[in-house]
Amino acid sequence: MMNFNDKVIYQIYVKSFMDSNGDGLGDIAGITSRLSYLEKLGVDYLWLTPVFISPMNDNGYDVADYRKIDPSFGTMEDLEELIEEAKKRGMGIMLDMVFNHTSTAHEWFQKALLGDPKYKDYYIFKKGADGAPPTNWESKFGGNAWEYVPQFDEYYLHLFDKTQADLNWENEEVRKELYDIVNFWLDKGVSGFRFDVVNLISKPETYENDDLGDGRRFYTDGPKIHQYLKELNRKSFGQKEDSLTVGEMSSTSLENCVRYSNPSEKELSMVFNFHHLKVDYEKGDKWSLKPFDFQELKDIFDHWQTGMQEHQGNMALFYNNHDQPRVVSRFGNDKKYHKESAKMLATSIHMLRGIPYIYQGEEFGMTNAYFTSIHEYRDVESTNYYEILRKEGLPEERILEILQAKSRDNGRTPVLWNDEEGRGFTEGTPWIPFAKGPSVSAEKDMKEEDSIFSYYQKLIKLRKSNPVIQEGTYEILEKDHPSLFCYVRALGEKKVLVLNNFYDKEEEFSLINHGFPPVDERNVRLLLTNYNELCTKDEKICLRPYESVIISVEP
Ligand code: TEU
Repeated sequence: MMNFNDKVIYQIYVKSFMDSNGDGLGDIAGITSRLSYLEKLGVDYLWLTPVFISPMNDNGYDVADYRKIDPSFGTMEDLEELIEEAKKRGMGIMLDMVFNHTSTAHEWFQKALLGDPKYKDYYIFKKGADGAPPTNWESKFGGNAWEYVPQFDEYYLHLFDKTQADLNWENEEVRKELYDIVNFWLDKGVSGFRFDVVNLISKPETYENDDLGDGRRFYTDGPKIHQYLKELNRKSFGQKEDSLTVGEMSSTSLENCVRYSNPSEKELSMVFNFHHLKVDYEKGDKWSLKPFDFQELKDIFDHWQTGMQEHQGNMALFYNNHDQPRVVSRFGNDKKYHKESAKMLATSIHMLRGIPYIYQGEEFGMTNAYFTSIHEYRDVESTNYYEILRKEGLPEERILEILQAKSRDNGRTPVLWNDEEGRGFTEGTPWIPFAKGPSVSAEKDMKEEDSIFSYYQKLIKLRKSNPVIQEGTYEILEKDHPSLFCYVRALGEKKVLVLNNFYDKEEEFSLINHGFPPVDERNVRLLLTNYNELCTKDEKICLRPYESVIISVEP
């Protein structure tokens, strides 16, 4: 398998990226129209969230036909043109494969509902227990994970929405269907794949109640998961040396992620995990409010960086995606230090060991949505939890405050290309309101000399030109410092020192105390900072509010 350490990936949430036909929905032709912008940024791959036929109950993560493009996103010709045009600019297209479940509108499920035994066995149907669902497992979107089907007096499993029925991977025919789908897209010239919640596909042999939790311990990183991924690899993308794959791993473990991503295991190129994005959950509960725990964030990064390094696993590096609030509003300061904190947060992950992902709009500092009414939200998870929290008796005001911080729609508002009426996104009415936060736009940002966009360009160039950042070892410094996240990457005698101040109070970092020569020596070079110039005091580097400093030390 190839190594992708010099690559940077850009995620496109298609519905909100660029609308080419004025219907208020982003589409594939819209992406093609923005390719020169992406080329300018310098990214290598574009990961598109699902563009397949779907009833859109979960914005395309409920697939009804894996081989056809949903008309709201365009046509097969549009996708072929995108693949072609991206290729001309040196970029590959990655598709999002949702193989844990299909939409209940999928032909397979429809046939299952008619009682066809072949297709019933494509899904997980079980008898209830004493008039109740087969187990007490909870759906990730709230409520029980089983839906009753009267004509069978049985329930089917749905770990997500009730219109997303879990597939039965135990069934060899199901697996074969899915591998064929991957091969279909490979033949179209697709360069890689993201596999949605792929560590949930292997279910346990027996289905039992979970007295300790919501059931996830029974099906997460399940019994046959490695066997299935090896088979998927062997029978599809593994036959193409240069295809890039990333698995979305929900509530996973380091040990499993090493196996998923170590090249010798022949499973996937890299993995996403989410532990670092739960540091603002109160006791693991997403629907709570808590300032993020900086020490915990660092401890998690450190645990995964050292563990994956030790066992040659490969990490996807990211803070933002279409399921997460915007990081500049979450761990940064999107008002007083908007630019500084956007750049610092980018630095903090782009210099780590792994493969960085940029989520649309992040490269010019898009913020949370700041919606003030439930009517502005579109996401099924948000609207479900709004009802659940209301039933629990939480006051409306409090619920809206929680949604403002936690809703997935924070990451799903349309890209703010410019300051005109449709924000350069649409000539119609956008399917979801624009973000109401601080006024930012790609055009406005790019006009400024110290733009966030140009800083991302520099981070990308740095990774591409510097083998220490691609291949070097990682080690944390000042592990328990209350505001600094500092680490050193090393390759042979060459070192890259990365210093990040996560708060608005000035801090100092002593080079000598950490065995580095002072900055005035010839072999110590500033690679990048998000301030105008380096600030030093004797041999110390001062780190102003949200400052990042990247220094190279050569023998
Ligand atoms: O996400 C999986 C997932 O675990 C999150 O949606 C998670 O449940 C949520 O953030 C918890 O608050 C993937 C996709 O990225 C997501 O958009 C889909 O909704 C989901 O799978 C189902 O396909």
